[in-house]
Amino acid sequence: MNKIALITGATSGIGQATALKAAEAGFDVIITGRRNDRLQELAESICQKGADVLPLAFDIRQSGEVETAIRNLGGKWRDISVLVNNAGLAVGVAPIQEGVLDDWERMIDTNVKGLLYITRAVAPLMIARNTGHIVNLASIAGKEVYPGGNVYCATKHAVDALSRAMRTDMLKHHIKVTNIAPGMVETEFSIVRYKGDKEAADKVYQGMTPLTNEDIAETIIFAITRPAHVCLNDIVIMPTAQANSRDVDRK
Ligand code: NDP
Ligand code: 8X3
Repeated sequence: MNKIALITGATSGIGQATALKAAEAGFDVIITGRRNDRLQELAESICQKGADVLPLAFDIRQSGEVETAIRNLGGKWRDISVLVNNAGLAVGVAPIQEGVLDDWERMIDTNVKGLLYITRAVAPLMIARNTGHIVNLASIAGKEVYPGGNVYCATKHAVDALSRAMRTDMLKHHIKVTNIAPGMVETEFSIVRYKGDKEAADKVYQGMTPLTNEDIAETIIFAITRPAHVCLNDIVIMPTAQANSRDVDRK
């Protein structure tokens, strides 16, 4: 029987590519996100690859919606082997003294609280089977800070800390925890950060070659297909043209 991977934020970018590559790698997949039309489209593509797929539309910031979605899983779908905590976003680049409270709340509620809600709901299913793998999408923003990054960086530092905390809590249950910290990946990320301003979003990647969603998806698939005794704890993955959050080689 195929293993099951649950991927949050599968309607776009890294999550979408990970869902497709997981299906190619022999997983059946639960795909989640708020945009149901995109989930249905992706489900069709996954079916065409011969994998079973379960689309679940919910807002990860709503603890009740998250709990209900996981509680209502039936049959084999409860046997989740891999949870990819990918849903997340940056909103705005204002300095703290000019910060927009709604932007802060969206980032904290999604990147930290949402990740916690779904992990709290799924981890007991893994613990009951004494096996599992949690992959958390942190960021280079979880290792460093940069101008305009403030609250986004704080949320990703929190994810980095939670990866280490989960590894401790899950140790005796044989559940692996992998923290993934990418640099610049061209997805809808910057369009969301700049609130739909495509020109500002494009500028982020001007004159350099960023990572693609597929680069990160391949890394995740590599991590989740290691032998049972091997856990990749922490992976920092950058474009060759990016040394750290501030140093980018642009032509
Ligand atoms: P995208 O904007 O392309 O995808 C983000 C995904 O998160 C979407 O599927 C979106 O689905 C989902 N999401 C956002 N808010 C919610 C919510 N409230 N409830 C449910 N799902 C939600 O960005 P990326 O693919 O680039 O980002 C994926 C992860 O990778 C994020 O955690 C991001 O911080 C991290 N990351 C990204 C980097 C980059 O440069 N792109 C670098 C390092 C880390 P929907 O809108 O349908 O709900
Ligand atoms: C996204 C990468 O450098 O914009 O996490 O923070 S960065």
